[in-house]
Amino acid sequence: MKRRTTALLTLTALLGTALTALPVQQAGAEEAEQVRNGTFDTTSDPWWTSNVTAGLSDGRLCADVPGGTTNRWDSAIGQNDITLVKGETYRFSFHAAGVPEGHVVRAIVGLAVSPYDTWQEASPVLTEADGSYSYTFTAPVDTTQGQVAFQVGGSTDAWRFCVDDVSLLGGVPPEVYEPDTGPRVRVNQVAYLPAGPKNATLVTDATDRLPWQLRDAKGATVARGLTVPRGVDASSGQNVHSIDFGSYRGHGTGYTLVADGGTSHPFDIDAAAYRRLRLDSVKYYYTQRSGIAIRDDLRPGYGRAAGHLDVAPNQGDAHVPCQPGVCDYTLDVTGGWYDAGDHGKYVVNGGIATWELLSTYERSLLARTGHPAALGDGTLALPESGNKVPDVLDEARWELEFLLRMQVPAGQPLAGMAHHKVHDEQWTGLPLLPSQDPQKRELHPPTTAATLNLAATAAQAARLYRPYDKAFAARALTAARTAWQAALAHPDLLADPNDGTGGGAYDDADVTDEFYWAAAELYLTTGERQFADHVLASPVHTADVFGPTGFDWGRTAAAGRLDLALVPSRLPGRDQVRRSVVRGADAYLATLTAHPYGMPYAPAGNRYDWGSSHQVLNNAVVIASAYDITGAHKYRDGALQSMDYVLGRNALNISYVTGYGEVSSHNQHSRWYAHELDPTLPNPPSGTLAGGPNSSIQDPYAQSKLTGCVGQFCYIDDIQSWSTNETAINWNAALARMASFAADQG
Ligand code: 9MR
Repeated sequence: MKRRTTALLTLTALLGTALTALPVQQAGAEEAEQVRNGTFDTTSDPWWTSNVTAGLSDGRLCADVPGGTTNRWDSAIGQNDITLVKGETYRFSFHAAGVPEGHVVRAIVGLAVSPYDTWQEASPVLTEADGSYSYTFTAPVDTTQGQVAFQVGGSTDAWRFCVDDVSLLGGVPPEVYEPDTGPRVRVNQVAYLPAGPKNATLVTDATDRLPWQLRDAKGATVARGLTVPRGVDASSGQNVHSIDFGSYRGHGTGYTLVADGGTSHPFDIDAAAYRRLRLDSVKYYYTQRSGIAIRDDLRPGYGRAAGHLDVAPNQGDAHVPCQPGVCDYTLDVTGGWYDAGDHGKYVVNGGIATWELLSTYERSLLARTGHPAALGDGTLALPESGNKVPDVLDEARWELEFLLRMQVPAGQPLAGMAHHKVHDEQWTGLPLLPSQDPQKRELHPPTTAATLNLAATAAQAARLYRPYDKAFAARALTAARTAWQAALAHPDLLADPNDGTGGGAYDDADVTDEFYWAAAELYLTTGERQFADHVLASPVHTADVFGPTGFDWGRTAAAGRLDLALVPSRLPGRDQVRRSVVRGADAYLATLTAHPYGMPYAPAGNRYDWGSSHQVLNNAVVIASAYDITGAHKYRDGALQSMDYVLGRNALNISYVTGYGEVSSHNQHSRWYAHELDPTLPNPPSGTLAGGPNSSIQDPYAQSKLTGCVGQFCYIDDIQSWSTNETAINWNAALARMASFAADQG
């Protein structure tokens, strides 16, 4: 399992003074204070300081903080050797002030030694008058190496920080986290299409049918009917009814749905929001770019310096060495997109993300309802807009060029393979702009999976860029062929599942699906027999590849199957391939029909996977593809209905897309959209998909709030929750593809 930690300065930890006589707390004991001398009456012992000038002042501890530091932990005050008991609940409280006002303190309780996990953190903005702060959390571990710290670095100007009455009280009653789920009538908070399906879910104790009314913006009832009781929904534990108001064919904005004394959030019946979402979901990628300054005129509020060029404090991506012992060359791996909220760049995930963006474009060329101009030149406000190349291709090329740079050069051992990933040597903390990352960057070993991701996407690129740039198309195809041969020669170089320090492991024990996908793309581009033979001989070709949890970076068979079904070719048995997609869609439709929240996702054991919101969308992509294949309206309607869940028709009553819907995710885990931690930074841009419910809640913050959660409830919109609330390039690609499909149906 990946570890995402929040690093403090090692120095900070070392500064802690060793102490005797710890107030050791027993599980289940009375309330017990864990902080020593939190009142600073006569001394500042045993508190340590780092890069501040501190002393007692009016019975408080005050610190003059120098300006010109980068990270919060560059200046700090703290106390080590704090004992915490797993499962015990603590109240962390203090008084604090800052002069001049408006500075932020990062107040944490965490591990004083590597990997510096934080179990509670908050970043209040201080005023000149003393403010009182209090937070309750449950310790996820037993430790005697805890730390309470106030990190005050990261300001350009000098300021003064004062703190008093610091307390960490153990044995307090746990605070039960109750998400605010708003009105009990759950709708797509963004928009239904005038000629599309319109469904909602009512949370109620009632077991009999109830009346509902659809109201327009003026409050006039424009449609009415009766709910359908659906019993207890396994994915949420709620007793629910469903509402079908699809017979209403008007359009406009500001509609609400009323039932059982509740009024839904407002929504549109109009396609305009999907046309916006199609653009925003793809515009997301420009702000994820590495190696280029983001222009504020193109993305107001999001301008930032280029990340990971060789400009201090970055160590840069232009001459990146391998991890020790892996290779003795360096590569220029500048460019590409940052994977997610971290600064890592991973070929496996870059591959599927690029494929899905390119497929969004390819569908627009091939599908009956496709509109290639919608993501054409000048649509996405990119630096390349106006170059007569469709903007979506310009954006995808930023990543493709990076993927090509990850290929081992000729003459080196494993030539033609692709390095699995490049990222920091250690995990970094939040917030941290890409241009401020001081860590050493390293190439990780080449893998078969990465090599096949490169082969698949470069082959796909070769056919799509040919009309615009023949030389690039040829270069991509050559790289794809070289990668394919290298993968055949090294079919089982697997990523190490434990290689998760400083970046995600993205390990994958089975690459038969990646071979199938790459062969499919190479065949569709070249029509060559060798690739058709591989496709037809692969056990993946006839397997059911449309399982309940959908396709993903590690399960890529569906990418190959969908393209074999949708992109014209002379593949023998292509009709059966197309039928297999329709069968997959039938299974997802059956799931959707049985689901009171109308989603094509019902994982085994109700265990929501990491990134579940994109898996819902990818299952919808299969249904949408069945519509493109058959023209049957039930598939179009099923695909559209799947959007309702993502946009608010769910147990939490939240839209998982930033800026879309009355209540939407906006605190996604990201080192540079870290508004929740630093008010001067932005939230993620409109059109950013959150990972969504994840039953395994791997991060300590989610564990402290959500332990015991049921399915849809395993989500929290907090920047600390990297396992439920990150943003990622592969997830947004699924959103782009479905938003584009929905816009095309308007
Ligand atoms: O999306 C990935 C998910 O499927 C994995 O289960 C998880 C653990 O390996 O990693 C997720 O990917 C993260 C990656 O490892 C690092 N960058 C952020 C990604 C999104 O959370």
